[in-house]
Amino acid sequence: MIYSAWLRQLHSLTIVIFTFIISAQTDVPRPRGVSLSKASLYSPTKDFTCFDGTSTIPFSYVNDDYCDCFDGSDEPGTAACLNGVFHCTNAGHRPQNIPSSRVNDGICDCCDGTDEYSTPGTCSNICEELGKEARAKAQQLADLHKAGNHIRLELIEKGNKKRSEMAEQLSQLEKDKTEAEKIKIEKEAIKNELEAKENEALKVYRDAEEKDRQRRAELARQQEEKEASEQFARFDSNSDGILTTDEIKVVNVFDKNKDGEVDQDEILHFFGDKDSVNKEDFMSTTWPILKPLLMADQGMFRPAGDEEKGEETEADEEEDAQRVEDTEDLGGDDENIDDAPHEETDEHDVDPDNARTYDDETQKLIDEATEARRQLTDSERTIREIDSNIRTFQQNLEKDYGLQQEYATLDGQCLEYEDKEYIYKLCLFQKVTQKSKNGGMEVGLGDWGEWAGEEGKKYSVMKYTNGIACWNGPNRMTTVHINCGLESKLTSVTEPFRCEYKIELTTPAACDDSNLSQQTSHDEL
Ligand code: MAN
Repeated sequence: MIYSAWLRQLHSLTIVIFTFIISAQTDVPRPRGVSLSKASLYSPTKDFTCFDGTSTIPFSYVNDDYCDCFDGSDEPGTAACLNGVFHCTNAGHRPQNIPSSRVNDGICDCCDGTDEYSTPGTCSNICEELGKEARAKAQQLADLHKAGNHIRLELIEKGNKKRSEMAEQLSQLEKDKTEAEKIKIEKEAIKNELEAKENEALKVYRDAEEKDRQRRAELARQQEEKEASEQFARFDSNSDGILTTDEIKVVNVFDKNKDGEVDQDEILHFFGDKDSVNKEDFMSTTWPILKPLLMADQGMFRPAGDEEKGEETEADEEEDAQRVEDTEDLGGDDENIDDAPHEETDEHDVDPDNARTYDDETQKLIDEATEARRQLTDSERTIREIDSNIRTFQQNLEKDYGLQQEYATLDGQCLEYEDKEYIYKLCLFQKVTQKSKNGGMEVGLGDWGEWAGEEGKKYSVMKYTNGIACWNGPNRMTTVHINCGLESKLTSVTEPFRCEYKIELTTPAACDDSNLSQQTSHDEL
């Protein structure tokens, strides 16, 4: 213990002497590895308090190659603490902080070589050289920003103009919409008025049509009744008004299964649970089942698509059926069905809404109402178009085009980039797409989302989200990293993670000389 304490004191003494040799080179004396800004925290006349406040130690323990502070702050110039920080001044270039574990490890980390002080001569001071290079580069960058800034100022001017024009156009569209809505109301009133007149005129036709329909229905009913009644009379051989099982047993048509006799099942089929039917029962129960059989027997069922029958109506068919029945089934009882009143094939038979002709006055009213309907539809379409334009303008006005609208004129501009496999297209503030050079569909890599640069640099990264879903994965998305350049162009497109794309874009909108001077002035001496 005693020996180690003595050793430590001796060690400290050497280090302190060494420290002051080093600090003599700068204006402010400070222990090795300490930056100018932290120099005041290391006062040789006071005890040293670790930065984390956990302990206070004699100043001689600073840089004594023994780690006393948890945060490593007592050993900025040695590798004793794992978490220590060594500061190299790098006069002539940029100062640097390195992990103190790299001190005296045989590798030159600082361009002034101060991190390898235990073996003088290992590292030469190349700061002047590096500094010169860095300054030349910085100058180039500054020149670029300066040149680009002129274009940026123009973009700002144009952007502001575009925005105010959009605002004007939007308010004009809103006025247009009010006007278009007024017109629509007028057109609607005119349409209602003319449609009322049209309806009134058409009512005459509709009423006539309805009457006609009823007349035809009544005729068909009478025809049916006549037919049924004739058949009843034909089967009721003793004409007593009752059709008995004996009477139908001799009529072939009741032999449904064509086995040569009318059996009990067949009687049950035609009579229900009765032994006989009167004319009324026959009409309601027997006739509806019997009629199709009669017709089938006589080949009266018309196969689908039979051309010959053409446009005959159901009533016509029934009349035809009756005619054949009358002439064939009843064997020469030549009742001339053609004498029966036939339907006139006038305009009322035709589909009412189609090829019908109207009297001139009605036709005129229809034409006027049709024109009014067309005008109303037109006015409604105009409103829809205005609405859609309003939405577009509103969406654009809501877009963040940068603090000074420097990005506004870039909205909608499309830039392309080709690599070996794909052609990428970025339409700024709209979308990103990818198209394989071997053909195939464009794949959406994201739609305009938001600015996503880190704090203080919000406008350096754009995010396009919600692209086409990745196979078994999330939707594709793209980040656009923006740097100053004299023209807007894409300088690289990569896919660092599957379906996550990274585009590098240069544009004068990102050139800002005031920004640049702020960035460079952060370097600490
Ligand atoms: C396509 C392209 C690629 C993407 C794969 C994912 O081939 O969009 O960029 O990585 O799909 O399946």
